[in-house]
Amino acid sequence: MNRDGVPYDAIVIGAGLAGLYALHRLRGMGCRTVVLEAASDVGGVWYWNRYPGARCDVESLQYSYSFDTDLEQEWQWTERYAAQPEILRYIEHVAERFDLRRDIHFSTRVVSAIFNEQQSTWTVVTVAGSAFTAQHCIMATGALSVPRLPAIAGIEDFRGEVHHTGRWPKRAPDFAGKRVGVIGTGSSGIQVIPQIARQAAHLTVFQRTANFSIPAWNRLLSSEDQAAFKASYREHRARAREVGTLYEFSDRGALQVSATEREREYARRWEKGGVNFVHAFNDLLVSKPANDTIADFVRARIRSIVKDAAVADSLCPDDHPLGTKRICVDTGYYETYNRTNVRLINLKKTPIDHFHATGVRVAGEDLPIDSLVCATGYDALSGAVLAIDIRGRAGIRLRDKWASGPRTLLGIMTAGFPNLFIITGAGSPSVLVNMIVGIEHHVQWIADCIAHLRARQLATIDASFDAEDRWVEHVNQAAARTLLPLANSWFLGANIPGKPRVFMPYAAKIGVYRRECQDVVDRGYEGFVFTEASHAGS
Ligand code: N01
Repeated sequence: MNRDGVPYDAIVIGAGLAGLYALHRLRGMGCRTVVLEAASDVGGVWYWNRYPGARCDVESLQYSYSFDTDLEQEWQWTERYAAQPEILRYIEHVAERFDLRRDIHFSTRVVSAIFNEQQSTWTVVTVAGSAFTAQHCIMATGALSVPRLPAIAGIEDFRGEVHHTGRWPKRAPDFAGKRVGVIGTGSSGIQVIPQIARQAAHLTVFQRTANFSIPAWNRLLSSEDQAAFKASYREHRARAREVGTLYEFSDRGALQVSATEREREYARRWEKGGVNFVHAFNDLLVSKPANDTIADFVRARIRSIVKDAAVADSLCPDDHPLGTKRICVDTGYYETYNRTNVRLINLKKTPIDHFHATGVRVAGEDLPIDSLVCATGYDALSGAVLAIDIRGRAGIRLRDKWASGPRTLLGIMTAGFPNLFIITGAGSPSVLVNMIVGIEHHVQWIADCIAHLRARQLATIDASFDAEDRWVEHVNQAAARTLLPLANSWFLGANIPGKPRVFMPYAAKIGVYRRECQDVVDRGYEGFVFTEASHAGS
């Protein structure tokens, strides 16, 4: 609740990487800001995803805030790709260093956000019934924060432990001596499976769609490597604001070179590891024949690693171009299937009949299971925003407005919902780039926008419907120029039954997008409409 009954300047929903930076930035401008967070502490996805093997696939020196040069110089990363505990320690360190927790209400889940047209304020209500009011409401609710459990017949009858990777308990489950089942082979499944295989007596993996995964070749970071990168941190950060993550981008097409040269390049990148592999040539995500060459290379690698030919066959993706589902990065994933305590069930060939109290029946065979791990993904991008009952001008519900898919201007605002900002939402590059680069850009844009309103004593800013329509079309066209819409991915909402099939992220380079956002500002917030304080509610 508001202290003294005075509205806050801003309410931020979520205390992950986005919410924390929003609080820091707005506080620095003198805005009275409060953050509401469902978890018991800071961290967002890195608070919830404590499953064994959880690790970022952007290198740690790049997956960090750039807004404070002392912070980036002082913090020491230990590994090339930081594991979840280290990233969470970093986020906790940021919260302490900038004294952020004092303005955060933890264990506070928001259920509704209602715009008051007379007052030009948002009232945000929590599960406990507390109400907070502010001029601005900022959704820092995360792109992948609403976990989805699989709707499989009889799963509610299963009496063993069930864990979702995105809601992993703080007290780590003990799989020693247990028969464990894992459903899902996306990024989370591919990370957790090798770890559980080492702990459990037996592991059964239920795979519906095979995914492409590239080895991480994670390693300790030497102090020399770290010092060398930090010596040029400003240049690296400037480049990241153009390209997202500092991959080795190519200016050649895959079919412009000989088959031998292509293979050499794929092999070289495979040995270096990580998402960099996907950037071997510049046409891999726009040309299917080009993509076929890299997909064939990975399928051959899978067959060379996995000893059982039938298992290898099941692990080879064959229904989407490489990179059109988020590419996975692993540590010993394919090798795990050479273990004698691991069995792969290819659900496309042998679907689950049903779960029961002590296990699962597949093609007439009973498989006893003690613990079930669901690595079954999220209601991505729009899910966390729509989980809250948001109502804008004239009481219109965002759930109704977005019934056919999310509609935004620049991915930051949605018409009819004044002073409601979304960080790294649908219609922005978001999950297609290094998330922290996207977060910092959005927070800065929103903070500058709020400063603009304050300097001119304006009550509201809202996206115009016309400009929003043009932006949605622009985002659709960007996706259509790529192979990305060809996969049944969560980018398209295809993993959620009944979710509109709309390609949600904006498939442009972050540098291009940043300039588009800046151009809008330079043209006097073109496409946005303002109301003056005295005209609020008119
Ligand atoms: O989720 P996913 P995730 N029966 O949606 C399967 C980021 N991330 O948590 O493909 C059987 O990708 C589903 O099968 P299908 C990253 O952006 C990053 O793994 O729908 N299977 C799929 O295999 C990532 O993309 C990192 O056929 C069912 C899996 O569950 C995003 O988070 C680490 C099923 C879900 O895969 C989400 O990844 C982890 C059912 N009923 C996550 N329902 C890193 O930085 C779903 N599935 C490394």
